[in-house]
Amino acid sequence: MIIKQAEFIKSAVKPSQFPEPQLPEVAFAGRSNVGKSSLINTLVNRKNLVKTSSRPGCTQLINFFNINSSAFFVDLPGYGYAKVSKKIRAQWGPMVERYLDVRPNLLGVLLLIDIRREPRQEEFDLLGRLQIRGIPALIVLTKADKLSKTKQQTQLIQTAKTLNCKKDDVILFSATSRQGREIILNELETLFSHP
Ligand SMILES: Nc1nc2c(ncn2[C@@H]2O[C@H](COP(=O)(O)OP(=O)(O)OP(=O)(O)O)[C@@H](O)[C@H]2O)c(=O)[nH]1
Ligand SMILES: [Mg+2]
Repeated sequence: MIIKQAEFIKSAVKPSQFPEPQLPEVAFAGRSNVGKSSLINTLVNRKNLVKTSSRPGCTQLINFFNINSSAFFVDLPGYGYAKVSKKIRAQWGPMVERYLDVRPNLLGVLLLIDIRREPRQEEFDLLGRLQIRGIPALIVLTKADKLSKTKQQTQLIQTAKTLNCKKDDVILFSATSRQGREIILNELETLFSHP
């Protein structure tokens, strides 16, 4: 997939605010601070299409982007960050879960996991949710630049084993070195052309 155009459409918290589902869509999910917004910026070759921050809890709404006028990318708020207020935290889970459960044009989800940690309950829950709807997930191990090439491979094999998925469904990625960018774009191309 070659991205020529990327444009922010809107932020939403509930289905009535989502844009009309007239284009195929992929969503970027994962723990807060894992690098979801940075991944989108890297894919679209823009430094600041999406706001990123070293402070977790940066993305608090569901953000929709129009890609090439032929697809939507959706940046989801991250889960698992303890320091935001209880009220905000209580809204996050249901907001993302509802999106994943009802969005009719959702073709696939990129589930991001920091390469330095193991999948936990939140990741299993999210994958279970997608499985119910038959929506494929691609696992992206982010911040790969933090580990040596050897350790990256070890972590890839371990993650595939823990999540009970194929090695090919786990991708090593770094927004810093751009490692994995082309592989992810190819996967998206396949997803969009064989829905
Ligand atoms: N070293 C390194 N740092 C990264 C990478 N990707 C993101 N970061 C840093 O990690 C922090 C969080 O990145 P974001 O892209 O804002 O993370 P997010 O998942 O969107 O976070 P929330 O919006 O809070 O859910 C920022 O300081 C980024 O610069 C990467 O591949 N390598
Ligand atoms: Mg973000």
